[in-house]
Amino acid sequence: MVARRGKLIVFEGCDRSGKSTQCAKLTDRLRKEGHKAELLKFPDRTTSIGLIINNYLANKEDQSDEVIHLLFSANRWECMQKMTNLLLGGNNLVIDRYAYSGIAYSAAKGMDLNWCRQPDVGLIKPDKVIYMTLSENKASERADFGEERYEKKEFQAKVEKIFEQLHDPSYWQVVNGDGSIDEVHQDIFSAVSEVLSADCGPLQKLWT
Ligand code: 2DT
Ligand code: MG
Repeated sequence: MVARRGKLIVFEGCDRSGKSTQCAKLTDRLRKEGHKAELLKFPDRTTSIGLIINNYLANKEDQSDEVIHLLFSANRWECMQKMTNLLLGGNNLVIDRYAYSGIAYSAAKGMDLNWCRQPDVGLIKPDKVIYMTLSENKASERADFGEERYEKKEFQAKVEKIFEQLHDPSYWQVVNGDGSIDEVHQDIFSAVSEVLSADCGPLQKLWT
């Protein structure tokens, strides 16, 4: 019998919403429960494209808005073969940010949303997007933003507006990140458990 393919679970949301903590916790939990699970993150700063992105985010290097947008997308495309192999080999993938961040952060600068979407058309479509939100109150209780580009309150508010425009209820699940790490994890785990037991059919392409 051919092994069932793994599921693609993407986490999205603004900075400090708790994505990275929850991605790690979910991956651990899935493994403990006997599932094969791998954690990936975009941007992947370890490739040569990722290095340019890292320098841009660290304000060490400038790029035009169009160029950096295309590099973020290329950084996903360079990972598609690996992701396909892992998924078809029965591994569930937990991904910290994906094409939706690509659009939200670029469009928040004033770039055309439809232009921003095009380079990511045809990437593997997630089986579930966990979109993490955080109330103003909770956000201000969390540690301050770091030094990276985009880590500013006013900019994040624009990013959030674009995420709301991208929200597709057919496969997005909004998770409120205000609770404790364990409470939020429990909400995410129940949403993901449903996806893991569902038959999602063959891999699909995003926005085609
Ligand atoms: P982290 O803080 O998660 O490392 O992200 N970004 C991310 C984009 O502008 N476009 C993209 O395609 C992706 C994946 C979001 C670093 C920053 O990079 C932004 C925050
Ligand atoms: Mg960050």
